[in-house]
Amino acid sequence: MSPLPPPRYPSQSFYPIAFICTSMSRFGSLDPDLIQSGGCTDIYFPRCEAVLEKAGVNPFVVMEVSVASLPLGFGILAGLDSVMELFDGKPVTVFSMPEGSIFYEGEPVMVIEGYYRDIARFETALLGFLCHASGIATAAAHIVSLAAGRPVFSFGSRRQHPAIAPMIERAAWIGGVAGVSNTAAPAGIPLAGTMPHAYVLSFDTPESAWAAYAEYADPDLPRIMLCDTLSDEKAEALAAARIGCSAVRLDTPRSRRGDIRSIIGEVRWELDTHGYRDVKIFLSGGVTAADVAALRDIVDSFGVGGAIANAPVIDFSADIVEKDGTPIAKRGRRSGRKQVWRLDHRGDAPGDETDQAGGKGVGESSQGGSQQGNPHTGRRVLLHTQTPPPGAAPLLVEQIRAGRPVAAVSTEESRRRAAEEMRRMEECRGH
Ligand code: PCP
Repeated sequence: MSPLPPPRYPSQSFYPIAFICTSMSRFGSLDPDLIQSGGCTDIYFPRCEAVLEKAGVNPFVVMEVSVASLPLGFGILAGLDSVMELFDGKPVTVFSMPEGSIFYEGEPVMVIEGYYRDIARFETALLGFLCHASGIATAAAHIVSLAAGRPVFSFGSRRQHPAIAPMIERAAWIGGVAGVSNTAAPAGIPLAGTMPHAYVLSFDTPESAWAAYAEYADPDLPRIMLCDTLSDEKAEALAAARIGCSAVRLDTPRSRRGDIRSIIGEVRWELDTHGYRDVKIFLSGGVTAADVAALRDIVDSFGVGGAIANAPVIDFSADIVEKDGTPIAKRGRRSGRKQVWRLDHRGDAPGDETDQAGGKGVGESSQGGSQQGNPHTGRRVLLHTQTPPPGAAPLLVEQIRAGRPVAAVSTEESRRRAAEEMRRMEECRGH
């Protein structure tokens, strides 16, 4: 990130406030144009914009997006695609970590510069995009990592409003799932699904349901039969295997589960004993990250719903760190425009160099929070005027210059980056 040049674009802080409407469109959703125009925002923004305008105040600011605390110790950045759309054509410049990047506590993941009245009302949508998508991508990456090579599928779009199903499935895909269930997922993401219990109950017997599926379902689809509808999982699994299937899906309700490990073990034993070693076991229904870690040795693949789709959001905030070229920040934040550097070596001991931003070097965030669980991230947060260590690579990259996109966001590239950075983090953790 180069030193800030004088702004070359005029402020457009003249959006009328009257356009903001509160009417909902269909299904409790809204017209995306309302987001684009700043009409989906917290009311204090337009109210204060009006006051700023009357007072003749409109500083040129640098704002940072960062998070002070991460329950898993890391996050995967997602939602940049929507941020690019949001600021397209608006008089702001945006630097960001590329989508799919791993980030840690206190690191700025995004820097936005412009006149404050051009930015203010977009903060709500900006943070909403990043908080939600990054939370889902992070949960997906965590669960995929715990699965240790067993495929994980995103089955949770039904846990959220359908209008955001494309966002959920895209974020889960960036996080590393092997496929997603919602048909409204962005093109190119593979769809996965088996059969609902209602389908099985539509037939006289589970056997006739499985036989019909084996005969009539698209030949390219794997023959995965749901085996817990009316009777014992091991009895149904054997019956499905006799009809012919590639896998049995166990979706046993929580209320009936008891010792699910024991149930899965029995199913595996009986399938093996009766000559169906090739029949895989697919587990779904309330599967948590802990379940994946505990059962990955006896389950071949997982369908995960709420544990991904309902993931806690990342609590990003957007804060001014510079006003009219002078460092300034609210209490609890560190002033000055910054850059995050990835070092090309791992020799530095955690915190062995204190930067001018007041933070430590590797292993401690710019906001003073310890990067718990990540003592060797190999990254440093420095003021943008500071010289980075030799060979260090800047992670905040220009995405939008004065309202014009200068970088492309590719879902596949974001997914590849997330996988690579998860691998790198796990190596550093010694996994
Ligand atoms: C649904 C789906 C998966 C569940 C949800 C994933 O099951 O088939 O098993 O979401 P979760 O991880 O949040 O539970 P059901 O709602 O039982 O639907 P069906 O009987 O149609 O399979």
